[in-house]
Order: sequence, then C-alpha cells, then structure tokens
Amino acid sequence: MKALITGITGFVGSHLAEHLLSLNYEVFGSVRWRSKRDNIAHLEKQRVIKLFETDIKDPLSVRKTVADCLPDEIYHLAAQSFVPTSWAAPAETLDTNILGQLNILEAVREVVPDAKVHVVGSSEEYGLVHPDECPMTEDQPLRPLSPYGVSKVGQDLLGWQFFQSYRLHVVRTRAFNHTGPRRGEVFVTSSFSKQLAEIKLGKSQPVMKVGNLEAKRDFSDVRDVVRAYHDVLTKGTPGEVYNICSGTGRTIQSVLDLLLEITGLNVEIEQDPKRMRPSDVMVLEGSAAKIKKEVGWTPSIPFEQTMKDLYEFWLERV
Ligand code: A2R
Ligand code: GDD
Repeated sequence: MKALITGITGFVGSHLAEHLLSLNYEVFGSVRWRSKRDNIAHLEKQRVIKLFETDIKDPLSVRKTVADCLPDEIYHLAAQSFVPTSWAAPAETLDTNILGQLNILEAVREVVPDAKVHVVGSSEEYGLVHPDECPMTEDQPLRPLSPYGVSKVGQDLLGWQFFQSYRLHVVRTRAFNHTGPRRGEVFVTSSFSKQLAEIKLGKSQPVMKVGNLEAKRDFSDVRDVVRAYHDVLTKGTPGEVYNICSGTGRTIQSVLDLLLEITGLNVEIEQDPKRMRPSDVMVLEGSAAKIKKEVGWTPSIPFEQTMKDLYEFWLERV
C-alpha cells in the first residue's frame, strides 16, 4: 500500500510516517523547499520515505505530486496549525487550510478517484462550549472562536461535500489536543517543557512565561492519535467524522503542575500578555464513544508518560 502524507515534516507527520512504515506501507511525503527536516531526518537517513516538493496552495504542484505518487491513501495533515497565528494572519490561514485542501481533493478526484483520503479537522471547530455540553460528541454544534477554528470547519465540511458530491472515500476526524516528542515549541506543552529544560540545565533563570492557565483541554499522545488516523481511514465509514480524544479534561494549570512535579523544579510563574488570545476556547473535553464503537480505537499511553517523554525530548534538544 502507498500512502501520501502531506505535512510529513511537521510534528504529527513524522509520527504517522513511523506508524505506517511499521505496517509496511510505502510512504511518500510533501515538503517545501524551505521546510525544516529535523523531525524526519532519521527517516531520510534510513532512506525509507520518498519526498516530493509541494506547496498545497498551488494546484499544479499538488496535482503533480499526487500523479507522481499514485497513492492508495492520503493523510492530509499540512496546515497552518498554530491558533494564535490565525489572528495575526487570518487570510493566510484560510487560504492554506481551506483552499489547500480543495487542491488536494480536486487532484484526488481527477487522478486517483479511488484513493482513501483522511481530512484532519480539530476540536477547535467546537470552539465555544458550555461545561454542561461535555463530554462532546460529534453532534455538538460547531461554534469556532478563531480563524483557525473556522478554517478547520471549512476543511471538515469540504471533505463531507466531496463525499456527497463525488463519492470520494473521505473520512474526517476532529482530534483534540495531542502532544509528545517533537511537538512544535510554540504549543503549550512544548513551550512549558522547553522552558523547564532550559532552567534545569542552567541555561535560563528560574522564571517561566505562561498564558491562560484556566483553559481546559483533552490531551492524547500523538502516537495514539496517528494510530487512530490510520484506523479511521481503513476501518471507518466514508463520509463520517470521528472525535479522537481521551475523554479527560485538564486545566493548563494542572499540566504545568505535572511538569513541575516531573522536573522537581521550583520556578517563578509570570503571565505573558502576548500569550493571551482574543477569544480562547475555555473547555474542550470529548467523547470517544463513536470511534471506540465503530473503529475499535482507544488511547493507550498515559498522559504522565507523554509528558515525561516530551520533557526528555527537550532536555536533549536544548
Ligand atoms: O512548514 P513546513 O514546510 O515544514 O510544512 C508544514 C506543512 N505546511 C505546508 N505544506 C505544504 N504547503 C503549504 N502551504 C504548507 N503550510 C504548512 O504542514 C508542516 O509539515 C505541516 C504542519 O506541521 P505542524 O505545524 O507541526 O502541525 P501538526 O501539529 O503536525 O498538525 C498536523 C495537522 C494539522 O492539520 C493541524 O491543523 C492538525 O493536525 O491539528
Ligand atoms: N501556546 C501556548 N503557550 N498556549 C498556552 C500558553 C503558552 O504559553 N499558556 C497557556 N496556554 C493555553 C492556550 O491559551 C490554550 O488554551 C491551551 O494552552 C492550548 O494551547 P496550544 O498548545 O497552543 O494548542 P491549541 O489548543 O490552541 O491548538 C492545538 O490543538 C488543536 C486541537 O484541539 C493545535 O495543535 C491545533 O493545531 C489543534 O487543532
């Protein structure tokens, strides 16, 4: 089986590549000429993946990559993935995420209409959630609170529409927060782990910068999430959407407390106004009942282990 991963150089892409290789897939990935390749350097060294220069905003570029790979499965991960950037660059976010995906789906329709396509949405699509609506099923209303959330609603609905209009085998997911080694350093778990690793190694003063500690998120390990991505594409129902989550909501304060416990450090906490958002999503806690029942997926890695692995990763990196 041949799989094309768009955004293979990103955090999730590198883990998904490892998972698919372990299942004996031939793995292709999209890269840009300026992409940092640290996350996949080990795979490139082993010569186990093939890379194609592609900008998903360019329809010709996307079509050529799809035609060169002729994949059986496409995991469309490439995106502007950082929520705060979507306020700074909303048009770029909508363009990359929605029109980028349109280019992928049109190329699939034209070149490999029988391929299976995984469309990656997000729990950010739910946005404004009231505590009494948790744990949220896939029927929860979509009330996105950021341009990023809107872009993911666009991707989600575009995937549904291509299934309805053209019967493409599209399966959609809404992953809640996921983390683990190689997580981009701007996201909360990595930002905190990296700062603590620098303090531990004496490279910074014992002062940490944080944003909104009151928000609640539902975290899974990225290695469980990529397993879910493959499972939904191969065992899920085309046209359907699946939450991927642990079912447990944690405040960001409790994530910070756990990291402080793991590191054994005592640090001063400073709120950084630049890390606050115009409208943060305050509560995200999902129900994984559907994916469990229909696909048989459940998470397996405890959050404490994920955070230890992430901290170890940053200790080595800094
Ligand atoms: O920045 P690069 O060159 O390393 O590539 C990133 C890729 N990407 C693009 N690829 C082609 N054409 C574009 N115009 C374009 N814009 C971005 O998407 C990188 O390989 C990937 C994003 O990686 P991360 O920021 O680490 O995201 P992560 O956490 O792996 O998220 C994967 C998916 C995204 O759809 C998120 O919105 C969702 O999971 O949560
Ligand atoms: N980034 C960051 N940095 N967030 C902080 C900080 C900080 O210093 N302090 C508190 N937070 C809070 C944010 O306000 C937010 O409520 C929460 O921590 C998580 O922020 P992020 O890690 O940046 O992730 P996200 O929830 O905005 O989005 C991630 O998860 C989505 C799935 O729900 C991204 O990976 C998205 O691409 C993904 O779709």
